[in-house]
Amino acid sequence: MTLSQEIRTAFRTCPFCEATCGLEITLKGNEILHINGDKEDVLSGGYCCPKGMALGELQNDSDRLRHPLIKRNGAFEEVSWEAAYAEVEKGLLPIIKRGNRDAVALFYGNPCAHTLAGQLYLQHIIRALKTRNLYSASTTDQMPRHVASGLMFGSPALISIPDLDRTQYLLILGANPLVSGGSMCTAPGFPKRLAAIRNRGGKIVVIDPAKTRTAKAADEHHPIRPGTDAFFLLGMMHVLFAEELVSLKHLSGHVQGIEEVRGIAAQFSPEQVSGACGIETAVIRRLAREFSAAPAAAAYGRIGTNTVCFGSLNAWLIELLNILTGNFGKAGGSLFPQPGHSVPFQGPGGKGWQTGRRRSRVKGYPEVMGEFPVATLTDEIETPGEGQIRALLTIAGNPVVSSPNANRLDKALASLDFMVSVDFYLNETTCHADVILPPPGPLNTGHSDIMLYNNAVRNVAHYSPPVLPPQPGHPDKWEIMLSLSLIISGQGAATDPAILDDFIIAQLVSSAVKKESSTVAGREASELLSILGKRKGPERMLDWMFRTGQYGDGFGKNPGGISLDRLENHPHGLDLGPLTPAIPEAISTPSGKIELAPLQLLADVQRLKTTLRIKQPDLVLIGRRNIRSCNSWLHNLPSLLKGDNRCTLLVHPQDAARLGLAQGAYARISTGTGFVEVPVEISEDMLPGVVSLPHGWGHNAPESRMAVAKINAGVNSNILTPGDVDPLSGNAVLNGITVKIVPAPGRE
Ligand SMILES: Nc1nc2c(c(=O)[nH]1)N[C@H]1C(S)=C(S)[C@@H](COP(=O)(O)OP(=O)(O)OC[C@H]3O[C@@H](n4cnc5c(=O)[nH]c(N)nc54)[C@H](O)[C@@H]3O)O[C@H]1N2
Ligand SMILES: Nc1nc2c(c(=O)[nH]1)N[C@H]1C(S)=C(S)[C@@H](COP(=O)(O)OP(=O)(O)OC[C@H]3O[C@@H](n4cnc5c(=O)[nH]c(N)nc54)[C@H](O)[C@@H]3O)O[C@H]1N2
Ligand code: SF4
Ligand SMILES: [Mo]
Repeated sequence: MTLSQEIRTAFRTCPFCEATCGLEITLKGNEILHINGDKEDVLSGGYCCPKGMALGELQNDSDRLRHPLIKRNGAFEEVSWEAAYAEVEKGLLPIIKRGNRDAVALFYGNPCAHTLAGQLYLQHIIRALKTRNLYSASTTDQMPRHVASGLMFGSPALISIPDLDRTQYLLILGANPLVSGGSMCTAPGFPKRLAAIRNRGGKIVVIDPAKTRTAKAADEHHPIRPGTDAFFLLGMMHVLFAEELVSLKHLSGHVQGIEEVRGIAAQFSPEQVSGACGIETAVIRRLAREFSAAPAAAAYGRIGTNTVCFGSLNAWLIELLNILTGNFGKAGGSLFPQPGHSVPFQGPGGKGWQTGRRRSRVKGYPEVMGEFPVATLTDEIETPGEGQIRALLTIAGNPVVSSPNANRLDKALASLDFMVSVDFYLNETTCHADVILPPPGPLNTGHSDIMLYNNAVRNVAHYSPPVLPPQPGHPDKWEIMLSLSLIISGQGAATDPAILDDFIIAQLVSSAVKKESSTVAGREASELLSILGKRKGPERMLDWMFRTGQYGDGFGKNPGGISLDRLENHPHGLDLGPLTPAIPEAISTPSGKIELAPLQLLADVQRLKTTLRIKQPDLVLIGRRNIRSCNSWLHNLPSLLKGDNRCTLLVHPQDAARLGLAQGAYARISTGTGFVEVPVEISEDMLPGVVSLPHGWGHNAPESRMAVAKINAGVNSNILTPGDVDPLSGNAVLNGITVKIVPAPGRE
């Protein structure tokens, strides 16, 4: 038997969702035989879902692009990397040189948070572009949480995480972790962790318009009218103040603004909010009492509370619930992780944080974390004038499917002068590109989910080396990113990205040795660089981050500390223990205190108030996820597409009867922006008046090359979403959309 035919096992973190499960991949040489959960993984302990098991299908998918494509006379041709980069240079530079940097926009998508290149090298493209037109999937996702954190804690990056493994009371709002794997709460094996809460005598309560898998596994489920969580949460807060259940405990002395919050809560009694949110007053009262009485409680909200018209208010109120009951910064409550690559919190106080340093040209939306809402990308492409977008770079994103008012965006992309996509599929978005640059296969590169470990329920460190050798001549993801930055900054497509990479790390090291707070203060930069020198790219960057982080070996200062060598010897990861309280050290507001009542949020409560008495729409649309999907892009893998059509409209029997909709028959759903027709699935799980359609479908672009996905294309739910935003965060409203539904004319 030759070496290349030997059976071998590789351990690898799954790159698909935020759960970061450890996978055990069995190979014969370089042929993938099967994939299971890695039982010894420190965080996932063997848990794995059908998507993780299908990673080999993505690696081997013949539709996955292996070579760059250039569009010539309307048709795509495979070309060399040199030719593709030259084409990018030829297309982008004249637009940049015309003098307006804003004419080139960037959209980056969700997988950027799941790849090393996205986490570590994307920033160099952003810096080179110097455009105001920066967009990402964050404004269809979690931006409200960043806003709440920025305003309350002084940093948008400080995300508090429910301490699942120690809590005794978990209040889940608008999340379905048993299907999604958990989001902004990296906790692989969510089903087991939730079951453990109940087994130790704790309680789980779910607030969701749909009776989801998570709702069914909970002690209680309370269906809520979409978009009204802020009312429900204010009702709970009202009870906390009215019944003197507010108890800051260890947080007293570290907060300010409690009187303002009391004043706001006083205006929203359970009686006042119950009609709007659809949850009975007695339930609101009881839940407030239970939450405050629990030995350790955590309130956790996700997509269903973020992608609605009051997303930022919801995020703020959920943090407030944790804080006012003394559950914030406490074991079993809600905590800030400090994973393996982190540096210690710098102590209370800081510069604070703001939004709106500039405004979008057409609609005047404030910038948030340097970005404008993706919901206004189309406006900025369509509207003539100085600063109009004429070229677009997309990286790991499929905005034509993921972003609101999809038909209009689709048309707008077709009108651009030039478009480049870094993506390994020719799909609904990338079919508009003039050049497509495919990253290597998922198993051809190294992996570490440092960004997601910032949201993990335990502090961990993990690194997975490439499982398969690189495809000859194919640049790595970080090299593609650096080549693009070199092109954009005018240094030429032919410049070796390795030179820029050396420069970047040299700069990091030389500034760290001069910084007093660094573990390498006063060291020789050249010595550290030579120690790091056996690696390049993201691996060298990771080694640097781990070694200078709070658990790092400090380049010999702390023997036994973390380095990439050490992580390579621990293929199942390193467990660094449970989350620890970090109040006040983590708080970086100028006052050094948690700001309970930021002015922008108080002002937005007035906007909320104006909606208290308006008549609820007759029918609203929400979204859902499925265990075999990952947003829009895993539908080309046969094992994930098989089975019944999942792109259906869930409708409560009462609604089906009054609308004349039959099981399996097609319904036409329409809004002001378009309509789609899908089969109906009648379900008691829906709240009457609320229907549900998953996003991520509609794989019928004629030019796309996803043969399996096209078999069961489904419809794009974002054809229906108008592109309204939560004004504070710019996050798109994707749930609670007013719709009209009729039996689809002429369709069986
Ligand atoms: N109606 C509605 N819309 C939604 C949502 C919803 O709940 N309802 N959810 C929103 C959320 S939470 C999100 S995060 C967004 C996601 O929005 P997007 O990120 O725009 O969409 P994805 O479907 O994740 O598409 C990812 C793209 O990246 C490519 N890709 C995958 N891996 C890599 C890689 O390693 N490198 C590169 N270069 N490309 C790669 C895939 O081929 C695909 O084209 O969708 C949002 N849209
Ligand atoms: N299998 C799978 N896993 C995924 C993904 C996927 O597409 N498929 N996508 C990944 C991504 S990018 C993300 S961001 C995460 C998201 O992870 P989750 O936040 O867990 O996402 P969902 O499963 O969409 O759950 C959102 C829930 O909110 C409910 N909801 C809708 N409107 C409201 C409302 O107004 N109030 C309340 N209280 N609830 C409401 C919906 O019924 C739904 O059950 O999942 C990730 N994991
Ligand atoms: S739960 Fe998420 S991380 Fe785990 S195997 Fe499934 S897709 Fe991968
Ligand atoms: Mo997301």
